[in-house]
Amino acid sequence: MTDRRQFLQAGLLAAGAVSLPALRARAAGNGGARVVSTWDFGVPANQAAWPVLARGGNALDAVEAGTRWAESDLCNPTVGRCGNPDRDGVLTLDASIMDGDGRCGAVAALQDILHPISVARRVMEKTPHVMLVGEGAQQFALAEGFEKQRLLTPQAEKAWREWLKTAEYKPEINAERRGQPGNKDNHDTIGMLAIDARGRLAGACTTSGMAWKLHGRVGDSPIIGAGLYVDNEVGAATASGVGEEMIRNAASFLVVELMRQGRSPMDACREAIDRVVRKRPEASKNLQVCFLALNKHGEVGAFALHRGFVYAVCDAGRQDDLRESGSVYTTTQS
Ligand code: SD4
Repeated sequence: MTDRRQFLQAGLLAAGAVSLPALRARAAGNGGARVVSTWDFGVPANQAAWPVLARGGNALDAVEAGTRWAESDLCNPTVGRCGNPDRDGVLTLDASIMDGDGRCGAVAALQDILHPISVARRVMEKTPHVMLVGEGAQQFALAEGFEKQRLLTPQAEKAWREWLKTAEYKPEINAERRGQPGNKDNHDTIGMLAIDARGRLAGACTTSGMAWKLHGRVGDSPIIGAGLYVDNEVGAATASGVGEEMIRNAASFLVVELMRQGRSPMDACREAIDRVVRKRPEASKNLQVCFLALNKHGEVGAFALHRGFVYAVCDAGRQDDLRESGSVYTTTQS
């Protein structure tokens, strides 16, 4: 039997008045459009994405614009041109982008290209593939007109030389914040999710990965289903933290599937975190994993293993909203 809402939707659709995604956006009750991002630099990144949404643009363009801002940010040692290198002193970048209709593209271990997120989008739009890696990804980028440039900053090189003194790979939980001394941040990937005024979802994720990783290591961020997943029927999820845990659990896909089963964004993120803990209870005490989710109604939720994960929310009402997620462990590693 058709309920009242379905009846109204059917009537409006039949009259050609409004599309189904637009109805969904209206159901969100806030004009629909919203963009959310991981960590504190998510605030300015969201602000770079917001004009696209405010003028009625699509979610995909918004997340590309917002994450490009983060890739250019000179204060972030875990994304783009300011990223820390691997243990051989080489800066390699990972990124993925996904549209709510299932289209997606990614690059991994890309060198010397400033905007991996835009290369990922070209992979999605101009090739029959989903992911390009290493030299092939760079060749593709150059053929598409992207410029090759040295990205490693003097600060990142200095931090790497300092690290070489101990050469100990020990990702720190919520290590010093961006722009502060020490340059030790190790898990501040930007994951950005958006819903536009027509109810379309999209997501993007871009990072230099774990500092001091083995050369050739690829994290979760460019892997669809691990660091990012988007489905217009349900919602979107992204992740930050030690990517091996996200890959082991197909975590962003898991969060979206949990929302499909009726969980709220926050409950879905919490259940995915619990899964990480159940699989590796001891290891989980010493590493950070964070999830951020946005459902098709525009509701936002997040959860982390350890305290200290913040995420930014931006919509027509407020553009500088920074929130802290709940966590399994309430103390941070010393
Ligand atoms: C990775 N998830 O490469 C990324 C690292 C990161 O916040 O910084 N996440 O594993």
